[in-house]
Amino acid sequence: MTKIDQIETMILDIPTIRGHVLSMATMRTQTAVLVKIKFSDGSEGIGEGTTIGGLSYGPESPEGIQSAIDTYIAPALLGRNGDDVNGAIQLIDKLVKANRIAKTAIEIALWDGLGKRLGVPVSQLFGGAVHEKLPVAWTLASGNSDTDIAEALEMIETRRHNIFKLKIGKRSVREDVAHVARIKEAVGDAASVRVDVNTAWSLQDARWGLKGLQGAGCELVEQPVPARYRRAMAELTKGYEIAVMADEALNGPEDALEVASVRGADVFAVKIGQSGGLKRASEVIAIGEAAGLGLYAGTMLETGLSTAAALQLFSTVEDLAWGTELFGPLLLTEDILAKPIVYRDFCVEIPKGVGIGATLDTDKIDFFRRDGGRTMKA
Ligand code: MUC
Ligand code: MG
Repeated sequence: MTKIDQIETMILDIPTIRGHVLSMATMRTQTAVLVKIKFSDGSEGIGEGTTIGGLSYGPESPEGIQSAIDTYIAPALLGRNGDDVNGAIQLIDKLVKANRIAKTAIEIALWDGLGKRLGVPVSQLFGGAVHEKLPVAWTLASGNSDTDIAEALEMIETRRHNIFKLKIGKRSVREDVAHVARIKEAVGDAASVRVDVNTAWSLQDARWGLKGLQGAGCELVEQPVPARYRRAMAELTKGYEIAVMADEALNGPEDALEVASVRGADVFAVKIGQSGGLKRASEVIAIGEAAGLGLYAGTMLETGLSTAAALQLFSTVEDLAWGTELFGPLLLTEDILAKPIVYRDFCVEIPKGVGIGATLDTDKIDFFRRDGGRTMKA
């Protein structure tokens, strides 16, 4: 039996290439919780759990993620069979409620270790990849319309992105709609323009907002109202042609089932961290597919590590009608992978190799690492 011998956690703080202005926070740094698992046969697995803007996006903070792993998850896993990933997922679900991002970090490291020991990519453990690359969006969120337009035109010119998600919800609805209309006019038919409100609107705001956005040629609006407003999401989904996407409302398969049953979205933004890991994300995907909804691979602006893990899973999905936004590493000043993920021709390429297909650059890890990491041994 290959035992789980050691679990190490650490927090990295990595600067972003520019301020990333969201309705609830402005990011200048991204903070990632890394997990390294050592197994008794000498193999290793790596994982990541990352959120956005401290506690302003969701209920888990980086420090909370690390503490949940160190205090409750790692002690339960040490000494167990490392190949028994499903057993580990089931045990953790019994011992720890919610804390989905912490569970994801551990689970990625377990899948990575298993893939490496078997000599296969993690996509193979989910039945095999059906895509070698996937379309990838970029988020325009500098906080300034002119800067966003210049950024968008450069991305189109260099063939890096032709799908743009605009972060809105901080200004008035009227100002936001004007901002989106200016950007759509500047890029024309060369790009798809979508927005993410990150829950900032009331239902009344959203009715005005969706009407204006639709008129401006915006194709999709992500989580316009708070996550718990399922009926409001259903009204907006039914009332407008513009696609409505659920993000914050989707915390695992149970939420997915509820949102699908009230038709509270046209599209699911599936995030591995928010779902509670690759396995739970695959269940969210299955529910979305069964309900006939569109699928989109979302991000918590993770580093290359978790982005690689997400790509392993999403490469196995038949139809991602709305593509992906798995661009996290591009928002950071430095990539922490020895071999960065490749972005070209408006797509992100699925990393090759065993496990999640990612190797850490140890110098960069040492550089960005916050003091106070912990190592737990069996
Ligand atoms: C979110 O809410 O979707 C994804 C892209 C981005 O810029 O922020 C995120 C979070
Ligand atoms: Mg979102």
